[in-house]
Amino acid sequence: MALLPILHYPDPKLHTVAKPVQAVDARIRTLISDMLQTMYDAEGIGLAATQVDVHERLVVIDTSEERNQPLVLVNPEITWASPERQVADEGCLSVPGIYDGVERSTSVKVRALDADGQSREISADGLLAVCIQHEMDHLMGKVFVEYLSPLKRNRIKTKMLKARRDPERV
Ligand code: K1U
Ligand code: ZN
Repeated sequence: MALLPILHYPDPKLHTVAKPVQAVDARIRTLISDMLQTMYDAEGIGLAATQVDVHERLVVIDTSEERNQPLVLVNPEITWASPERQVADEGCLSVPGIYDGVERSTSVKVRALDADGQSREISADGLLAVCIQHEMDHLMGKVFVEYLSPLKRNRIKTKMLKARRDPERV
C-alpha cells in the first residue's frame, strides 16, 4: 500500500473530467487500496481519484465513527436525488483548512460497481449523501469552493497560493 500525494486547489488538474473505469482489475484494486490508505491517513471521510491525479471514475468513502466501513464506488452514477435540499458545512482534502456551507439534496441513490466489479445501488442520506455528491463533483472536475461567492473563492485561492509559496506562515 502507498500514500498518494493529494492535489491542492487551485491546481488546474482538479478540473479534469474523469473517464469511466474500463475494468475492475489488479491496477484498480491497488489504486482502491492506496486511496483508502491516503483517505484514512489524511483523516478524510472521502477521496475521489481526481484528487490523486488519476482521472478515472473511482471514489472511496468512510463516514463511520470507527473508520472501518469503507465504501468503494467505481463508475458511480446518481440515479435519484431528493428535491428536498439542505445547506451543510463541507471541507475538502484538496482545500485544507476551509469549511463552508453548500446546498445539496438531502438524500440520493447511487449505482456503482464495488471493488469486486459487482453492480450495487446504495441509498444515502445525512453526511453520506453530502459526501457522495461532493465526490461526484470531483469526478466532474468541480471543487466545492465553486459553489461559494466569487469574493470568497478568490480569498480562498489567494490563501492557498500563499500557503503553497510559504507553508510556514499559514
Ligand atoms: O473529497 C474530499 O476532499 C474529502 C472530504 C469529504 C467531505 C467532507 C465533508 C463534507 C463533504 C465532503 C473530507 O473528508 S474533508 C475533511 C473531513 O474529514 C471532514 C469534514 C467535515 C465533516 C467530516 C469530516
Ligand atoms: Zn473534496
